Amino acid sequence: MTEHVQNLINGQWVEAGGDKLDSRDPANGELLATFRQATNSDVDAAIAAAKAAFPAWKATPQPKRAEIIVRSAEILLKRKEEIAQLMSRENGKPIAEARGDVQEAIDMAFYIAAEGRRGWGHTIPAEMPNKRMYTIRQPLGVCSLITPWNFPIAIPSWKSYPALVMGNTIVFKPAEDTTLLGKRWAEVLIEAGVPAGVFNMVIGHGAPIGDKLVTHPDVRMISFTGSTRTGLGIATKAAPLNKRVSLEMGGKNPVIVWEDGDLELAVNAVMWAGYGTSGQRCTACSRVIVHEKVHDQFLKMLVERAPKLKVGHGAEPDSFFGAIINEGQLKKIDEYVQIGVKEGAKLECGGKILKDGAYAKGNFYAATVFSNVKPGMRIEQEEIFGPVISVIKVKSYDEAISVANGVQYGLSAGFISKDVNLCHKASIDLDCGLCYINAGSTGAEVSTPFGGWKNTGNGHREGGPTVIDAFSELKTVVIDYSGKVQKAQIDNN
Ligand code: UN1
Repeated sequence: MTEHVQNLINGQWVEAGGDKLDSRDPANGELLATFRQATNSDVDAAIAAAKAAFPAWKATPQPKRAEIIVRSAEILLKRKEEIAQLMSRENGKPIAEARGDVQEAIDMAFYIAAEGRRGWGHTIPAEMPNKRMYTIRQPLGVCSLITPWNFPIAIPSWKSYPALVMGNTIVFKPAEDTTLLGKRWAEVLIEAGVPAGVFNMVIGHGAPIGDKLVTHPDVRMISFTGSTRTGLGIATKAAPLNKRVSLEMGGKNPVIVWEDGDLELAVNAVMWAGYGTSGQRCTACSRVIVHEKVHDQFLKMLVERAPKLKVGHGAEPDSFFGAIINEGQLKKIDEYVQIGVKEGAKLECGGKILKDGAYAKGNFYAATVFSNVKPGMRIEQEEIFGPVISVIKVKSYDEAISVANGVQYGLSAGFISKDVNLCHKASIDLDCGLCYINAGSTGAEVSTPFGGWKNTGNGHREGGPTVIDAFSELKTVVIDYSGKVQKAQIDNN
């Protein structure tokens, strides 16, 4: 059944004012939802609602705000299967992964709700007598949350929950490809008791409304997950206005397979990290850097197994990976594969759009492996966001680290070895926000800080205690109960 989606403004579902759009199952083209593009005046209305709702929400005690988050987790637990089934259709990811996506939001809810009763600050010893100092965290105001299609429930939860628990109000824009899941996210929060105006949603493409979401004078903070190009564009526009921007952008994540590494583990870890979610994760492994002593054996195992992975509709339980989100992304993946061939990399398997039989109406790409990939090639440097793995042969540890670090990104990295000393050394030497030892590059948990170095991020972290910092202002409170003017640095020296 096709559903219609509207903006959510001040607790009301209202028709967006722009062009007609729709959302389809990328595996078979089935129409799932219709909606209209939000316009700048829709965004103005959403920001106005968020601004008006801010004082009362800020004044709501933090543990009370957290209770609403707990209720939303209970609703998500009840609706987990239904939302996951929809995700396997609107996003295309396999049902087990879709359940994981919803689970990540449930985990985030419980994690952040607990922060509602902590939110600890520091107490700081004063230089002067009869004086106390401590820190508190307070909300920023209206936050624009701009989210991608690859984790349509998890990533909105990473941003919405900390924003809410800290007392901010929200204008949320889900990705246009997963608009119906955006509606589900909004429904869950509203049913949980988030007051009208505290959480608003505007739908459609980013281009027509992005500037408004970023530069509106009443927006204090923008949290964005998506491409490095778009993210840096947001940062450029926000900088002269001095708005806080939290960016989670591209990756070109390496897994290093060392000469003493467990190859069975390595191949499975690389396939999961590289082909899971069809490679459409910022954390996806797209480069495997292999010691020359085990290179040929590792490559043989990977090339034997990759073509056997089942590519299919997300709802089929045995699909290892599903459809590519849209035709544009599918073409981009194929273009990169052609670039790789021209650059002289050896296409070992895959490298094609799947069109036959069950694939005819969808956007499917075969599990692809390139060998003979050299550092500096475009397929080795640029984010492809598809099921394409490049294998790079190295001779030494220093070479492995320099290849791993030789890209503009720094999100996640894996190091597979039985040498405990080398594992520790690698954990220091790799330039990345998340370093996995004896694992692939994906699978962060909500209580760990999530984010990347270099052009992957801008210093903020999602998840972990650090996400609270991103969504709040710090205040130092100084109480002088001496009854006189005490001159710091002067009276006591
Ligand atoms: C993303 O790719 O945008 O660590 C997020 C992971 C997941 C989240 C990925 N928990 O792979």
